Amino acid sequence: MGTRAGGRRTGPKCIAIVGPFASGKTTLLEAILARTGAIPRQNPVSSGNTVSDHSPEARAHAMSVEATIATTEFMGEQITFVDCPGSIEFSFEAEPVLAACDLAVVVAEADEKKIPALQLIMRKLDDLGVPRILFLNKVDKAAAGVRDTLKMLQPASSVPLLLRQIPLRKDGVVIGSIDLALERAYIYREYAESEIAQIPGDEKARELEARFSMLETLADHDDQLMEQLLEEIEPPKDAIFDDLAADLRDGAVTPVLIGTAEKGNGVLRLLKAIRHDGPDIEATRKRLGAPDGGATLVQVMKTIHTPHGGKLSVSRVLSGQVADGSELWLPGGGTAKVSGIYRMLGKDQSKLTGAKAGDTVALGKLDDAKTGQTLTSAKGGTRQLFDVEPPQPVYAFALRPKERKDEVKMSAAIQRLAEEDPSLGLRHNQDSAETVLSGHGEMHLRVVRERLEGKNQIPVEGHSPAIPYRETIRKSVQQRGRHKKQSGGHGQFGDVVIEIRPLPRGSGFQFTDTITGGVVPKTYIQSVETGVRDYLKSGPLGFPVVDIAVNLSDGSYHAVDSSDMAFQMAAKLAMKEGMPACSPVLLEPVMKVQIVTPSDATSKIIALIPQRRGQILGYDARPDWPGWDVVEATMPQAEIGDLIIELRSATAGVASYSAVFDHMAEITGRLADEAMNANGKAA
Ligand SMILES: Nc1nc2c(ncn2[C@@H]2O[C@H](COP(=O)(O)OP(=O)(O)OP(=O)(O)O)[C@@H](O)[C@H]2O)c(=O)[nH]1
Ligand SMILES: [Mg+2]
Repeated sequence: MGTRAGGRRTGPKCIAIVGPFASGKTTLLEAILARTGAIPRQNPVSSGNTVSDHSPEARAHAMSVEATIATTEFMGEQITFVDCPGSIEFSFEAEPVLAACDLAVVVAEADEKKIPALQLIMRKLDDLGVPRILFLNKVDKAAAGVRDTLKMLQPASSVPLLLRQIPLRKDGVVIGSIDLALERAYIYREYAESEIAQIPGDEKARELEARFSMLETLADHDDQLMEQLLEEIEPPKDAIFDDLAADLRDGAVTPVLIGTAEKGNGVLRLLKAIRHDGPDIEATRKRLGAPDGGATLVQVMKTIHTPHGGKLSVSRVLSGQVADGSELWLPGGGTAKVSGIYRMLGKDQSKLTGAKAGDTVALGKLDDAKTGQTLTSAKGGTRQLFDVEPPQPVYAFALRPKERKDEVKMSAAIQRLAEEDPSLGLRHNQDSAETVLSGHGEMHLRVVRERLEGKNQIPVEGHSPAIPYRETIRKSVQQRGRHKKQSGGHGQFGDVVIEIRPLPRGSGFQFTDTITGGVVPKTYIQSVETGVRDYLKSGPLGFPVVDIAVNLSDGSYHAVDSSDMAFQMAAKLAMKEGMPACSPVLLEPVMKVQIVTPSDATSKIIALIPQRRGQILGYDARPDWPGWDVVEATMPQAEIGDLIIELRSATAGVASYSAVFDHMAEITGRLADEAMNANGKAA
């Protein structure tokens, strides 16, 4: 490979800010907006007054709970930043954003505990092919040297982390940085542009060493540079800049810049790197495989329901342009009309007359458009450029409004919330008549609930969703059931003898008859089956009955008084009387669980499985995931409800699980009593 042209890409850019929880993403956005003049001053996150974390939910939990979009200008060019939440519970917010952005700024810090979280993000960027810059934040408080920190973080990244700056220290305190490409020192000034300085003499050796290792990494993709290094010829600065830009855009390296977002330090260099080296919409279009042909293409990144302005679809214009009033085709056919185009700055919007390729804007009132969709001006719609597939939910709770009158209001509000958050699952459980919300952790659903109660003013009650217990029997019994009524006029008569017998687990229900000589006529045999099935909806323990066989062996009928109803009644009576003698027993669903965890927590995870009545099936290295394991176990569904809370707390928030139904298992004693009480049924 030779030297590649790394010429600057002009035009509006869209940059996702991602990274492990509490690494300083919101602080960095605030610093960027202050530095570029979009906001008058940088507010600390503790003020609860930042552009990103202004919602009551974010403030209450001191964390970002949704993606925030803010457009600003830097040196005459438009850049939109999207500050994504760091918690894994809200990580799905970032996916449609990452799909449509040009570059990700990964905010990281020197914290060993957050390496798995960083690795998750880097993997996501690999999967989506998004180029990235790593911003090593909080250098003000880092005790370790930057190069040691990078060595520690490198396993989280599949591509080399390329140190572009080193800190400048005085008496152990970071006072500035040295840029290894520019070979210049910068002395930090709080909330202001750094002062350019000469590299101090006693730092020169350190600078040269770090610079050499930067050049070595660049030379891996540049033969000419390799030769120059071997022959000890000083490479031209422009060639280095070109390599830095080209390697960033190709995803061959991840340049690392350093700073202290809290004081606005290192922000200007980051902005310059984005401006000079960042890819633009052209590259993003290519990455997404967007069709050429002149049509307008729009990728929806986020959906917001504003209290007054209605629905906003925050979108990247991939090609063409959008004017107020434009008709756009939805993926499945059908159109939506743009009513209002806005530039976003957190919760504030300013009206625009149009948007062009590269812009990130909110489009008003696209009623049927959804987050992640690709809209187009081309008649009939276009194929979806990006698939939005939220991961399997790991936590659920059932919900109802405190006051019945709020039922309709609650379901409308939940629909809106689900539209804003595609990772929120919603289903109605027929069995238990519950509305069940599912999502990615306890905090995720807590925030949904707070939004219902706060923004929508609907007081709600939540509880764990009902477990689908079943019951079965252990013994066989023969039982007669006779339904006879003589109440003037037409009487009622049905008489059956049935044998009730247990079946192996998983067999369900079987009905047979061994009637001979027509003692029960054919049509009434059918009625007996109906009666039995009806009874099985709720057995002696109060749950649906499974794994049971019923044979109709004998009975009698009356030519005038017998009827379908009478035989159903007789069958139910026989069941009701016979079942308690069959030694009924409760069954609980047992799931097969697959837990993924960083390897250093594997033993902790394995230890908690028996505490939850689980059985370990095995554990192994997670294929293709260095540093992670997979633990397989079976575990009762009743024990999985809050499993995720324990998994997350054992792994600094990154372990997860998936579960599929495996089998039903008997439970007795205290556990059975608890199950019956929890379901409000008497034993
Ligand atoms: N020492 C130091 N602390 C910082 C710096 N930047 C941010 N912080 C602190 O780190 C904490 C988290 O900052 P945020 O900006 O909310 O982090 P975040 O990455 O947006 O967090 P989430 O969005 O919740 O994942 C806050 O207490 C900040 O004050 C920094 O440069 N130096
Ligand atoms: Mg944040």
